[in-house]
This record gives sequence, C-alpha cells and structure tokens, in this order.
Amino acid sequence: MRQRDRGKQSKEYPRLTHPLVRDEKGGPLRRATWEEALEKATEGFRRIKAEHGPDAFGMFSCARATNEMNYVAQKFTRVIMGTHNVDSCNRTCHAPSVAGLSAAFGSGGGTSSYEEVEATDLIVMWGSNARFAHPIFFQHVLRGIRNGARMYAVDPRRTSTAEWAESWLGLNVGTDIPLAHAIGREIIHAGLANHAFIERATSGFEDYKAEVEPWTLSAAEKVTGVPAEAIRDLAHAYATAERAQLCWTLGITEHHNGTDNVRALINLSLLTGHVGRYGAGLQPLRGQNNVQGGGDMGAIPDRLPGFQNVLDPETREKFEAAWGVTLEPRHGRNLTAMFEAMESRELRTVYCIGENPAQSEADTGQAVERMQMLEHLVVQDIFLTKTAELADVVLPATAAWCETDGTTTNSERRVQRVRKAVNPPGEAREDIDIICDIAARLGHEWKFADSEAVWDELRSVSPNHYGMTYDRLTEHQGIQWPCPSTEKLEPTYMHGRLWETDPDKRGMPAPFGIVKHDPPVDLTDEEYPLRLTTGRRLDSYNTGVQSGSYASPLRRGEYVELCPEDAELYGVSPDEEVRVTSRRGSVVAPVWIDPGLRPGLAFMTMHFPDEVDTNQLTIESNCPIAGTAEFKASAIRIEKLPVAAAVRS
Ligand SMILES: Nc1nc2c(c(=O)[nH]1)N[C@H]1C(S)=C(S)[C@@H](COP(=O)(O)OP(=O)(O)OC[C@H]3O[C@@H](n4cnc5c(=O)[nH]c(N)nc54)[C@H](O)[C@@H]3O)O[C@H]1N2
Ligand SMILES: Nc1nc2c(c(=O)[nH]1)N[C@H]1C(S)=C(S)[C@@H](COP(=O)(O)OP(=O)(O)OC[C@H]3O[C@@H](n4cnc5c(=O)[nH]c(N)nc54)[C@H](O)[C@@H]3O)O[C@H]1N2
Ligand SMILES: [Mo]
Repeated sequence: MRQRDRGKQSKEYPRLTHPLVRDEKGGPLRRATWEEALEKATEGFRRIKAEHGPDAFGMFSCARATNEMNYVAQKFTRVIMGTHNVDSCNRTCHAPSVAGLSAAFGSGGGTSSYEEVEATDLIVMWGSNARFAHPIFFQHVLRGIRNGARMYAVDPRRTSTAEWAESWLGLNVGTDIPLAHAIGREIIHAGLANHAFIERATSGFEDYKAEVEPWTLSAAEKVTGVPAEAIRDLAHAYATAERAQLCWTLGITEHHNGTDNVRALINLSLLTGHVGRYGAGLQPLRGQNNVQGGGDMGAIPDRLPGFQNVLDPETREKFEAAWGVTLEPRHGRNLTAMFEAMESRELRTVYCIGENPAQSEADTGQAVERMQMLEHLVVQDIFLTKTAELADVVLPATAAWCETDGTTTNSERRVQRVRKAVNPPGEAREDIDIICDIAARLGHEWKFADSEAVWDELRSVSPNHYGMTYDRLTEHQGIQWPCPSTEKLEPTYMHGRLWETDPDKRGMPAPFGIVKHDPPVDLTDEEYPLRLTTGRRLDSYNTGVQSGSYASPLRRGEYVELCPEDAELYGVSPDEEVRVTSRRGSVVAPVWIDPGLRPGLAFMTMHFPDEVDTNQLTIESNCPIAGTAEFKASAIRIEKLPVAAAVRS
C-alpha cells in the first residue's frame, strides 16, 4: 500500500513590510504610514480604557520574541493599561506543567538540565514526541541511550520517539492518571518506594497511598489498554533506577484535567526520590522557543517578572516602587478567560503580538466569532496571518530570532543571547520599539537605549535573574536560572534542598497531588465513534505561518491518519478524501494509513489550517486550574464523500 508522497509547499504567507489599517468594520485593510497606524492603535486603547476601564484591555504576548520584548509587553499592560490581562501561547500548551510544578515545589520550571539525560539511567518520554518536536533535546536523549540509559515511551501512538524506546506503552487517550497511579501502587506494593525521602521531603503520602490503592495492574490494564506486565515493568524500572528523568509534554497537558495529569507524574518522582539530584528530575519540554522566558518575564496574568506572585503584598510593593504605579492585588484573565470575556463584552480590545489564535485556539469557529466581537484589535506580527486579517491595525515587526538583539530562555531555564544578524524587510520595526511608541503616545516615555537596558531593569526586580549580566551570558554561553549572584553559578538542577537533613535548609515539603481519573469530556459514541488526537510533525511548525512558505521534501500536507483496521472498517483507502466531523465542525481531508495507530484512534496535525482547519473539530473544554484546552481528545466520525464531490476535489 504505497502512498503518494508530497514534497509540499503549503500556503505562503506574505511577510509584512508596512503597516495596515481598516477604516471601518467590514471594510478592507489598506496600507498606512507608521504615524497613522500607531495613532489609530493608540486611540483605540485610550478610548476603550476611558469608557470601559482597564480590564477591557488584553495583551497576547509573543513566545517567539525575546525576554526583553515580553518584559516590555507585560509592563505596558500593567503600568499603562492598568490590568494584569496578559498571557501567551503558554496557556494552550504548558500552563498545567507550570501550575503542577508550582503546587509541588513552589516553582514552575523544569527541574533538570538537558545534559542530565546523558548522565541518567532511565528516560521516560511521557506524552512527548521529542524526536519530532524537540529534536535538539532528543540528541541528548540519544546520547543518554548510547551511554547506557534505558528509555520508555508512553503515547497512544507508536511515534518516531517510541521507535527508539525499549518499551512503548500505548495507552488510551486520556488515561494517564490510571497508568501513573498503577505504577505508583506497584512501586509501593513491591516495597520499592523511597520511604526515607518520602518522610523527609514530602507530605500527604498516606492519602496518596489510599488514592492509588484501587489501581491494581489489572484495573489499570482495563482502562488504559496497556498490558499489566508492561505497567509493572515500567514501575520496577523507574523505582530501581539510580537516576531517572521523567519528561512530558502535551500528551499530558492538553487535557481538561492537564494539571491533575502533571501532578500524577510528579507523584512518581516524590515516591522514588527522582528529583533534586543530578541526573534525576522532571522535564516538561516547553513549546515555543521562548515560552519559558515569556512566563518568567511576567507575561502571564498571575505572576510579575521573575515568576513573583501578584498576590504577595511585598512583591507588589517592590514593583510599585520600581514602576511608580499601584498594582491591583488580583490575577488578570488568562488567554482562555480573555476569549470568554470577548463574548460577554467585558474585554473589548486586544493587542496581539506574535500569536495566531484564529487558527491555533481549540474550536476556531467560536474563537474567530469572539474576536470579531472586539471593538479594536491590533495585531503585530511578521506575517499577514488569519488573525491579522481580522485586525483594525496591523503592525509589521522584526523577527526576534534573527532581526533583533536580546535573550530567550529554553526548557532547561537557560537564558541565552540572540543577536541581530540581518536587517528587517521594508518598514518593519522592532517589537519593543513599536510598544514603546504606543506607550509614549499614552504619556509614558520609556527610555530604553537598547535591549540590555531592558534586561538590566528586569534584573533589578528579579532575584532569579539578577546575576545574569549580558557579559556573563556571553561568557558562559547561557546561564540557567535561578542565578541570584553575579559571582557564582547555581547547580544545573533544582530542589536539591529536598535532600538536606537540616529541616531549616530543606524548607517546605513537596505535597503529593491527590488526583482522580477523569476521562475526556468529548465522549465517543455511536455517532462519533473515533477518538481524534492532534499534534505535530517534524517538518512543520504550529499553524504553518512560519514553515509553510518553503517546500520541504518531507512535508505531505494534512491527512486524517487511521490504522489499517479502521481504514478497512470504514472502507476508505490511502489518499481518499473523507469528511471528518466532530460535535463542533466538519472538514475534508485525505486519508493516511499509519500502522502506529491503534483501532479507534485517529490523528491530525494543526500545521495546515488553510487547507484543513483541524481546530474546527477540537473542543474548548479547559483545565479549570490552568485554562488549557483538551486539544488531545475529540470525538469524530469519518464519512466517505459522495462520488461527485470526490471527483471534483
Ligand atoms: N517540528 C515541530 N516542533 C515543534 C512544534 C511544531 O509545531 N513542529 N511546536 C512546538 C510547540 S509550541 C510545542 S508545545 C511542542 C509540543 O511537543 P509535543 O508535545 O511532543 O508534540 P505533540 O505532537 O503535540 O504531542 C505529543 C504527543 O502526545 C501524544 N498524546 C496524545 N494524547 C495523549 C494522551 O492522552 N496521553 C499521552 N500520554 N500522550 C498523548 C500524541 O500522540 C503525541 O505524540 O513542540 C514544539 N516543537
Ligand atoms: N489542534 C491543536 N491545536 C493546537 C495545539 C495542538 O497540539 N493541537 N497546540 C497548541 C500550542 S502548544 C501552541 S503553542 C499554539 C501555537 O499557537 P500560535 O502561537 O498562535 O501559533 P504560531 O503558528 O506559532 O504563531 C506564531 C505567530 O508569531 C509570529 N512571530 C514569530 N516571530 C515573531 C516575532 O519576533 N515578533 C512578532 N511580533 N511575531 C512573531 C508568527 O509570524 C506567527 O504568526 O497552538 C495550539 N493549538
Ligand atoms: Mo506550544
């Protein structure tokens, strides 16, 4: 069964080279001068704040741009617009990891460094296709395997990552908690729990033990579909490894109970002491190049720069003194809540910098309708995206990765310098300069001579970053936070305190998370019998805006992927176009046969929304703690197209 390979160039987005404005709602975008566009952008923000108050404004900040730009974007939101309504794509992705790690350890960052997977004994890739989505990190994984580490993969699909694993646990979508609980129970019953660590460094073990008790290997096998023996094997391998790295990504977080999923995995590290030591830790591999940094800079609604809590009075006082303003003692709206507030008209204007929610949100039909309800939408991007097409003002920015100076922070909390290598096209300007121009029009003259001046302001308010001068970042080729001292560096891993024998040095114990299995919201039934999960391929990036314009020999465009048994069941063949329908929408896509899928499971990407808008199908059911949508579990049906339609396409 040979399928057509398409070295495919999908939609090519024009690079934005000059500002655009729309004179009236429903009218076309037209070319404008910078003066005209900035004035129009500013006027909308000013008017809506005056008429509807600070919380009618929302900022979507860019996780591909620099730390410095994210610092300035959140400062604009808090100081000038007077609200904490600032967020980014972290909400669609790893917000549950940040929430779960913060609840357990008081800090939302991954606990280890990349090099530690080379020095570990066991690597568990849980809901993570790092071979495709984190290829640089995966090089370290491969070195770890070469150095003797064993690797396990936990994923409903036998992915390219799973091909490298000693064992693949192919679980049913949304059954990670039963699997983790069964592993925990087996570790306890086999006498492999690290009781010395549990007593010294954790709390809530007895409640955890009671919670996992019903999850025998056979009970878990029934719910997860993973053979009991494979679960037992992973439990013993994890508990008996000298050092183990538990890595996870969106297979864990993009669920309506993403934070609970994360807690269930963290529990396993607390049970075994696989945290706080070199080579033993927890790694949520973050998504976009600077999504870690964006959050660290305060471009999230509950944290000020340096991941400092908005609700803490002393922290607020420090920032009030530094910025000369009063800060509201409450959280702002996250991205999800901002979309809801568009519908209730509480949110009336958005400044969207480097995000494409018209194609990346779950249930895009609803998301676009909500954005159309905004009175004033300003989009600042490098390409004319679907979201930009909805805007009243479009501002052309420079690409952070090669046209600006600054820093970014990766998943191992390493802050690294980026440098301007090429000039931007046309009239495109740096993100920070554009924000500062609007700030000036709103009465705030911010004098940042360069990106280093922004960074130094951030360092002065963030103890975690204080020791990282630009010179030191260059000298060390990047430094991991926390870095409170300009003299020395901290260990590459976090939470070593948990191993201290002196209780004063040990600090707060890490609590076990008492969480329960809660299956996906979008249930499969007779009408929608297939479970659809969505994700990524190696050759394309997110909504395709940045990767669509070059033809990759690997790229084959969008397909609905099915296992051979399901293709036979539905009588469809490779490349045949079929209708894919969920409770929210319907798209047409060709069929791809993937023997790595299991019966009842279909897979699509999010990379080609201009051809097949996968997010018309996905469900906007959100994790109540983190606000992340259940992109990983929708219910669908597929239908053959009527003959005439099939011939036409
Ligand atoms: N090439 C490429 N790299 C990228 C990106 C890209 O678009 N293209 N995007 C970047 C971004 S923003 C992010 S956030 C990361 C994402 O990186 P990943 O999270 O690794 O990518 P995904 O393919 O979305 O999802 C990972 C896996 O979750 C599995 N999964 C689905 N449902 C479940 C479940 O219920 N349980 C478990 N255990 N697993 C499940 C899927 O089968 C999939 O293999 O990648 C980043 N890197
Ligand atoms: N079905 C499904 N949907 C998903 C997911 C999934 O797994 N399945 N994953 C979700 C996840 S994890 C994520 S992160 C989101 C991604 O969602 P988005 O962040 O909305 O999508 P991107 O395609 O990455 O859009 C990034 C935008 O930033 C612009 N940009 C790049 N660099 C710069 C810069 O320096 N300055 C400015 N101003 N703009 C810049 C690009 O041109 C592009 O328009 O999608 C989510 N949606
Ligand atoms: Mo992401």
